[in-house]
Amino acid sequence: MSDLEERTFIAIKPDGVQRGLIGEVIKRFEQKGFKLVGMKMLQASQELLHNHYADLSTKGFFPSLIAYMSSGPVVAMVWEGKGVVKTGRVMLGATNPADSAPGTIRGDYCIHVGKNVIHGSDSVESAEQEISLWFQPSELVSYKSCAFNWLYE
Ligand code: IDP
Ligand code: MG
Repeated sequence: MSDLEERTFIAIKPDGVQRGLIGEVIKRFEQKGFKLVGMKMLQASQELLHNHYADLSTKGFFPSLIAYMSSGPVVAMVWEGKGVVKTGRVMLGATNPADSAPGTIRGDYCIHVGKNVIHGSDSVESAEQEISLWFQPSELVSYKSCAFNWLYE
């Protein structure tokens, strides 16, 4: 996989969906120059969320995190492009919105760590793992077979 094909898993959490931020999040990633290669709206199962947040299962806030993520539909997406994992995290802002810079998604749209609007993979390895957890390979598109050349390729 070339560095242009790096992928990250981004999810708009239930509060982001309820507050009408789906378009805003997509707009930011799209206009930055990243490619959307997969997207679906779903009510995440308990099993999926326990797998997704397995590394946080010993934390005191884990039950409330699972309840929060189960409180409504989420929009799961895979975005592709050079440096998309790291840049995606920068675009999200710090985990706690109190520390998220203005101009970031969390910095602009939330105030509480327990309702922080959006998820983004924190490393290339966790991105691969999360993408395979949330998506079947057949649900992701490749632009390689397109008749046009992507802007950055
Ligand atoms: P991240 O989402 O920025 O990667 P993580 O540490 O992986 O942050 O935590 C996952 C999610 O768990 C956070 O986005 C947030 O929704 C929730 N969370 C993290 N820390 C706390 C906390 O101290 N209280 C409540 N919820 C938290
Ligand atoms: Mg995390």
